[in-house]
Amino acid sequence: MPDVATPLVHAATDVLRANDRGERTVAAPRLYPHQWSWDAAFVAIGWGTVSVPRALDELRHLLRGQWATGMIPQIVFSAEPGYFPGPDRWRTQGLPTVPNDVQTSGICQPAVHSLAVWVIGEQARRNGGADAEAFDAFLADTFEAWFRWHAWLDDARGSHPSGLIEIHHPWESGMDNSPRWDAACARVRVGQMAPYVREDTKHVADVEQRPADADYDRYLWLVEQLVSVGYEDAAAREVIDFRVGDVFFTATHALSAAVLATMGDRLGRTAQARTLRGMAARARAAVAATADPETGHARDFDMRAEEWLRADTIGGFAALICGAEPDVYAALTSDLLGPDWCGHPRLANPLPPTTSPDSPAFVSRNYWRGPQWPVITWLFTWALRHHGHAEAAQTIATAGRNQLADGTFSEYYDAVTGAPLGSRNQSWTAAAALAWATDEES
Ligand code: 9WN
Repeated sequence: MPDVATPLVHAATDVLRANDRGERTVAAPRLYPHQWSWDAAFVAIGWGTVSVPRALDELRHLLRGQWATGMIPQIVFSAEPGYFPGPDRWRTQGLPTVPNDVQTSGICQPAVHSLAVWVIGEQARRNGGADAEAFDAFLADTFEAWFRWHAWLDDARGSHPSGLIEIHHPWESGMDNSPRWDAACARVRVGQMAPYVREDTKHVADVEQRPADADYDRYLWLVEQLVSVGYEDAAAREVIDFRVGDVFFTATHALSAAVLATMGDRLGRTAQARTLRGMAARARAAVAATADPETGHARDFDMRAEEWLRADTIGGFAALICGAEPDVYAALTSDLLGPDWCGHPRLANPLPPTTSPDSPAFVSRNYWRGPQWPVITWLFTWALRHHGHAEAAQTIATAGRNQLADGTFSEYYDAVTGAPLGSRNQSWTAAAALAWATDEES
């Protein structure tokens, strides 16, 4: 627990406690009643500041959903109703690679888990005693599982010559309706499928904050395509309409594989550590190679159309997550803090918007098309500090904490008005508040 338990820390802890279902935390109380993959990683970081054993339970629960391939699925379902698409739409049950006692979706999300293990490990080390012992036992038990996750990404999703990790669904990026995917989504040809009713739009004040119906048609159609090949990796690469090298995902894989390698060394798993460092180096090089010659910002690559995807989004700063050559890193940091991004005069808070306010695709209140997401802000502050840019990290973290002072712990915030949007009491937003309080101590 942070030494100075501020009202924000108390309130954030209350959010996690209210969303706690024992060994897992719902991503949000009504909108997302299950355990999401990358949410669980951030949420575990938040729990780690309150209780290291509880943080470790969160990750153990997520791993119950890990497939035999090594994939950690986007959703580990609970029995709670209210979310669409549920298990009956994903139809993963009974497949040979899927655990038979847990229901999961059939895609993945960004690989921030080993980063979470690292951050919780640092907290456990600071706490010492039983927490340090519990962490060491956890790492020894689960190292193999995290290793297999990265190995699967490297193998099943990292075979394209670009070296980028490929995704087969916008939900895999975690930034579902980002303008990053507009051109690739436009190429998805929606076919015949069973009708459906959205649940998400019933839980937000205004449907303009959520993806459009046309987006959902594509999302559901891509699920049909994956079902048609039984989620088999090689076949999926062939049939899927949406096959994109995701530079931000690649950066999270690089960062996580690198810190897992360090933990592997400490465990004496030197051969696996070496393999992980190789994966991290390949992924980092792939991210560097995407730099737009004009802006220096990272780009995604459409593997179907074989062309670069250009969109002015937060994805352009992917190299800040995984690291880059010092001059490149410094230039990107100054861009992020400068007048086109955090310092843009239209912004209510000097924080990274998910899409540039100068982009024609910018919508200040629509999901990943403009709003600021506290958890993404936190990730950038952690990475900036990790890569030696503590001052920039601090500047952004201070603004990030100010944004959360409204106490709603919203999923995202209108970039221009500063209004809270999406779900209230979102678990990973509370986790970001807790993580920031502890970052200042470490
Ligand atoms: C689909 C849970 C998840 C986040 C994603 C965010 C949103 C889901 C949805 O919520 O996506 O995965 O139904 O909209 O885009 O990043 O993990 O918080």
